[in-house]
Amino acid sequence: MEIKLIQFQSHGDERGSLVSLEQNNGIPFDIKRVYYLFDTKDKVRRGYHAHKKLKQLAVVLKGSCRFLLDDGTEKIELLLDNPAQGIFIESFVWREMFDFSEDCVLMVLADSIYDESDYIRDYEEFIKVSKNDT
Ligand code: T46
Repeated sequence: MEIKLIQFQSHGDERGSLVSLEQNNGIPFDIKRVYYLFDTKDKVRRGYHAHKKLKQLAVVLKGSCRFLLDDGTEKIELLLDNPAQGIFIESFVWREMFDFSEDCVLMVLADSIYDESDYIRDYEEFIKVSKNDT
């Protein structure tokens, strides 16, 4: 599985750093929704689903967390701890997020509004669907 890490341009000076995310400028989709996770409790693992259509870009604005990404064939774990970097998550990728630092703020840009029917929350079903897809 190819992991697409997107490096954002960081405008830094003696005052600090600034990253700007603009539609059609380094983001591989039209942004329809932004949400963020924060105050995640110790030892919590969340996600446990894939999306049928949704494409997303996840950015840790503060702190760190780990992602497990699984396309049904391969599983990859990675640490997100850089607010100038985003991870692009395609549809039909199972994700779990864990090891959240106490201060972690995880922002996600999505190409569609929230739609529960787009979720595959059962791992066996995900494996079945991803096998049929290849
Ligand atoms: C994903 C990972 C990275 C809404 O009402 N609107 C929203 O836009 C979202 C994302 C969630 N919700 C509600 C649905 C649940 O009642 O917020 C609650 C928590 O959502 P969920 O359990 O799906 O959260 P995670 O952390 O398991 O997954 C979320 C996203 O849902 C998902 O698309 O890829 O973050």
